[in-house]
Amino acid sequence: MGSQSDWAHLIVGTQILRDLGIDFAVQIVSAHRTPERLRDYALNARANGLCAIIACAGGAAHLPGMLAAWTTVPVLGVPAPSAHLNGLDSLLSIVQMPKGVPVACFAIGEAGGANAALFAASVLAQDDPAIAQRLTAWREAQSAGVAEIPEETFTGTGPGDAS
Ligand code: RP5
Repeated sequence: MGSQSDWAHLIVGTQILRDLGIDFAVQIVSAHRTPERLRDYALNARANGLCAIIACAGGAAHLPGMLAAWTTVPVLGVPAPSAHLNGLDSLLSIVQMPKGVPVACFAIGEAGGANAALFAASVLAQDDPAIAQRLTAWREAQSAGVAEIPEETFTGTGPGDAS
């Protein structure tokens, strides 16, 4: 993540990785505040055994793009909700990578952090049957957690009338 303030958007995703038994490391690597750290991190990513990098950043969110410039390890970008534009700036910064250096882009905030983790898991599952099995079980548990609400509960006649 670009800053400690991004951590809130990644907590749920890291819990999912833990639940799926996937090793991960969390670090603050800022494109503009610690550019040398970013360069070292990305250049050594593959040698350090990273299969994917989930990069959360906000505002002029250049962290995912700068990482992808230095490594071919897949970068999964998570736009952080920003102070002034609610994360629209972060979203556009990450999703609009020019041709040639791709960055995957997920939803703004916690949902994006969770989905980036699940997406990384599904990529790893391609070569790891144990992860595939745990991911399927995770999905099944999610389905089981969706309440089946009787149809007669929904009695409203239109928008704004929930009576
Ligand atoms: C970016 O600026 C970070 O990714 C963060 O989302 C945003 C604000 O950072 P702080 O000022 O909260 O450290 O670098």
